Amino acid sequence: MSASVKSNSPERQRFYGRLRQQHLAPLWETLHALVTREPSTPIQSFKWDYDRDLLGLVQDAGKLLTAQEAERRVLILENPGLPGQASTTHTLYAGVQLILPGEVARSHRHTQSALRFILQGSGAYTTVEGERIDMQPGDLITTPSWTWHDHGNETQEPMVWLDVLDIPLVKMLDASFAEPGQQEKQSTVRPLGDSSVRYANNLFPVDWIPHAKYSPVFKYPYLKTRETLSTLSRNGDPDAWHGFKLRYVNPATGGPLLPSIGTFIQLLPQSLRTLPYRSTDATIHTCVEGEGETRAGDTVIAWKARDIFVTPGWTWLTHTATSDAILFSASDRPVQEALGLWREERGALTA
Ligand code: 1HN
Repeated sequence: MSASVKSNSPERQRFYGRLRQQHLAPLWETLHALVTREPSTPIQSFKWDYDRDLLGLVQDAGKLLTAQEAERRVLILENPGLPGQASTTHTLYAGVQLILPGEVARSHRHTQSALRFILQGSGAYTTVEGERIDMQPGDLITTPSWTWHDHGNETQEPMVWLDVLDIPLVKMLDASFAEPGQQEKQSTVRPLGDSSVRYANNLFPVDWIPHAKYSPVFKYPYLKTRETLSTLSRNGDPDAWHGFKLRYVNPATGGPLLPSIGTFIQLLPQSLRTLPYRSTDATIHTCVEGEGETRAGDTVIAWKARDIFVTPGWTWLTHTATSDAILFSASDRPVQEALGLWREERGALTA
């Protein structure tokens, strides 16, 4: 109290005015807000309901403009705590993208890293660095920094997916570069599935040395993910805090697929209620199968397949599955780990 009374004194206000003119500011006025005892964030928990809202709205966008006009026809999932900032968390952007039968989303590349998690439709494609990647629901596809990518839909049905990119992080670092492709569609230089066979079969070409900061595997098919989760859940007990939770890995390093975005998948067996867990990474989730709810601090979010929700970092999370449920999630955990900032905490039984 005394601090604010003093800081309101006319002498101080006059002094602050002199400082502002010289592009200076008094640290003592903001120190407490800059260096907090614990994370303090504007990021809010929020859910976008797919069946009720997202699908209809993205379909309406499909009636209003073509993929060609839009370049990418995407609805940005803006965090209510960061309106107008194209941000779902402080570092990550998420969006829902629609590509209609016959459309092409033209080739380009940029320094932002991206992933797609397929929500609906079957058989459209993304071409990454000249390799066509077929898309099925639950597949995770990466388009790492500075890789050429275009999307196309030669099927009869609309295709919808979740995009996650490190746009806010790259913006903060002022490191955005982008370039349009020469052609609308890249010509394919490798057959379908080449990178998966070459790098995801526990075999590497003998002289191959990982040269990039990203996984050489561009597609993590749901068929394999599901098989792993099913096997784990048949053959052991769930972790009390995570259920059966896995991280997607770069086979060359054991690390994340993209240097800035960590990706995870977890199976929560029916009627499991996880113990409270928190970590410093704000997280974007989508439900792949089943139903349940997540309590994030005081907010309760009920979710079902294809709903997308965001939770702030350092907030106690408990998940309850009403049927066997699978959650995909993405966060900036690799960035925090690289900087030695990432923390987690496991809580005890809740009331
Ligand atoms: C982008 O390249 C895609 O390739 C989607 O599908 C969303 C948002 C901002 C910048 C680039 C895509 C994007 C994006």
